[in-house]
Amino acid sequence: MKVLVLGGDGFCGWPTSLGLSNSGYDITIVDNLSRRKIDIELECDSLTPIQPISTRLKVWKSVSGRDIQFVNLDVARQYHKLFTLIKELRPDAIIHFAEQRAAPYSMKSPFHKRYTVDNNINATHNLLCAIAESELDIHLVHLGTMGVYGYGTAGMAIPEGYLNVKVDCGNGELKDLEILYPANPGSVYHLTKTQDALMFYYYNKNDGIRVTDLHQGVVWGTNTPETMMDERLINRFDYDGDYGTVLNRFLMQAAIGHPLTVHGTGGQTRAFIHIRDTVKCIRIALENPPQKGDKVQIFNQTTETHTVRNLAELVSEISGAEIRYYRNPRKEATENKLNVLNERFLQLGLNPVTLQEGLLSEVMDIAKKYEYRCDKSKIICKSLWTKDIEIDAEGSNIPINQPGEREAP
Ligand code: NAD
Ligand code: USQ
Repeated sequence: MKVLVLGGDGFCGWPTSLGLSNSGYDITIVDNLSRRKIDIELECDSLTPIQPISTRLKVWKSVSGRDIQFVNLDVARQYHKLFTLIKELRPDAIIHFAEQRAAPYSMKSPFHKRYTVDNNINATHNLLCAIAESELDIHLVHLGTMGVYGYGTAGMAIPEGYLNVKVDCGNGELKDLEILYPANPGSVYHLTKTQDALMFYYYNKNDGIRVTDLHQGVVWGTNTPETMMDERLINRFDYDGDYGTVLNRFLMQAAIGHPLTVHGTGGQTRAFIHIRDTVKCIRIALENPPQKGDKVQIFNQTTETHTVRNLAELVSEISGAEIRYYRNPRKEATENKLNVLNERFLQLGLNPVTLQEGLLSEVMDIAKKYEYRCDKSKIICKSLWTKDIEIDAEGSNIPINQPGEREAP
């Protein structure tokens, strides 16, 4: 199967490209390397020493014997280059990872909010428009987020994309409707993903494009069997306050002796998935496309839920790390319950990787190995959701009116 991987140089896209290539898929990566440029802007690098894309591809060829093609293209801006590539390559499927994916980065300033909206919404729309214009029957697999749902419900488990409701028609009659689960974004980044969902809905209805939208939880871990085949294939490891995700950050903080940075009470419950399962899920999605005429297929791509506090306690137990509670730089519920359905992947054969001590230690070992590359001044989250929270000179998040105070657990 011929697959175009948009955003294939990134944290999820690179191991997915290698995993699929190793299984015999014919892979072409498209990436404008914007994530590497954001590293330069933030003056912070992946903890692991990622190689230039040309080195990555050369090494992959030498260890696997397989070619991966690369095209440097901005999906959000270079519409005709994208269209021509699709028309000439005639891929069976396109995997769309090519968006600005960090919630804190998207909230840093008006510039960052506007960049995230411009980039993500134009990228998704250009892609849909190009597939429609090409008149090719291409299966589009998009990486969405659990954050489109918000993180709470009326009490039931979050369904996979659609909600069955009864609507009062005004004359006492109740009508059954299936609707997209109501969007409830918690950041400008998450907002763009809720807009993506509407674009998929429209292009599926109007142009018959076959779409699978994968609402993924927070990804943790770094390596997959393929990225471990040579050190130069290593995946990126974001640890900074903008791009680092919570469990990888805690594991890295424990490894280098930094207190674990819990926001607020740590009562926020989130859904999680290991990077190896990300790769497996995407392969399952490719192998189980919707049929022509089917509505957008939505899977919850997540394997377990935990509170941030529980994760900190788990990491502290295995490492002895101190847990520290910071005023939350985000505007989010301090405590929430989260129950998520993920039956579709389980039915299709996913055997999930869960939070085993071995895998947690593997991430800590990587962090210890590359500790010398860590800039500790980048660890604390400094991107604030609203203007009424400030950060002190040590980088702790404190409210303007109560300097020095830390929120108790
Ligand atoms: P990443 O930033 O590491 O990778 C994204 C890649 O896309 C980068 O290589 C970047 O250069 C590229 N890109 C961005 N805009 C582009 C454009 N306009 N044209 C071409 N290339 C572009 O992010 P990731 O962690 O690999 O996430 C990939 C996708 O998965 C995102 O859409 C994200 O929303 C989703 N996701 C990620 C996580 C997570 O925890 N990492 C969780 C849920 C969903
Ligand atoms: N958090 C801490 N301490 C930290 C960092 C984060 O307590 O040091 C908390 C945050 O306040 C938040 C939770 O941990 O409550 C998760 O934060 P995160 O940065 O790990 O994840 P998030 O911002 O939600 O974004 C990540 C990915 C994004 C993806 C999303 C899936 O960057 O691309 O869409 O996870 S989900 O969370 O399910 O929406």
